[in-house]
Amino acid sequence: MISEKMEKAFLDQINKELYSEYLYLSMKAYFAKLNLNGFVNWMDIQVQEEHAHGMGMFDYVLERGGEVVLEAIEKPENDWKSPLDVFKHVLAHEQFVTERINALVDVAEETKDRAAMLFLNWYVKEQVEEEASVGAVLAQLELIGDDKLALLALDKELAQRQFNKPVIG
Ligand code: OFO
Repeated sequence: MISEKMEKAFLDQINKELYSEYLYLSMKAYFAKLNLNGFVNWMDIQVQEEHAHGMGMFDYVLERGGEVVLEAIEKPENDWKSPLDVFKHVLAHEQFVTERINALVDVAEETKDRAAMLFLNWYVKEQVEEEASVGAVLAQLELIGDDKLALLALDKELAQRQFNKPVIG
């Protein structure tokens, strides 16, 4: 059985993961407006990944005999100055999520919840990947600057990204 403290920490994080899904959906809409369909694809995969991250915790709380009570999801931003501006936001957001996951691990340690610690290892590793993949796109956008042709080439590259359903835990 999961402790109340651990359950609350997971529920807060489910909300953050679903907010991430919502934020990336909003970014997907921004790129659709710019007709950058490769970036739309990249965001679409991000949306699906965040949904899977949230649902992984949702299912885990239930599996541990906890109760899932959902809170409201905050309204995401919907306007950015440029693709570079979007990806700066994505990186800052993922760094924030990494801190949150680490805080969740702290609760698991405090409450001596070894099962939760093992489960959360997947998320700790996933955040390393998340920050690296976002950082790679951000670095390319910084190099590209105002070069529209280079931006279109990156758009083509991002169109190749494919969704692999995460196997969590
Ligand atoms: Fe769920 O990793 Fe991004 O936010």
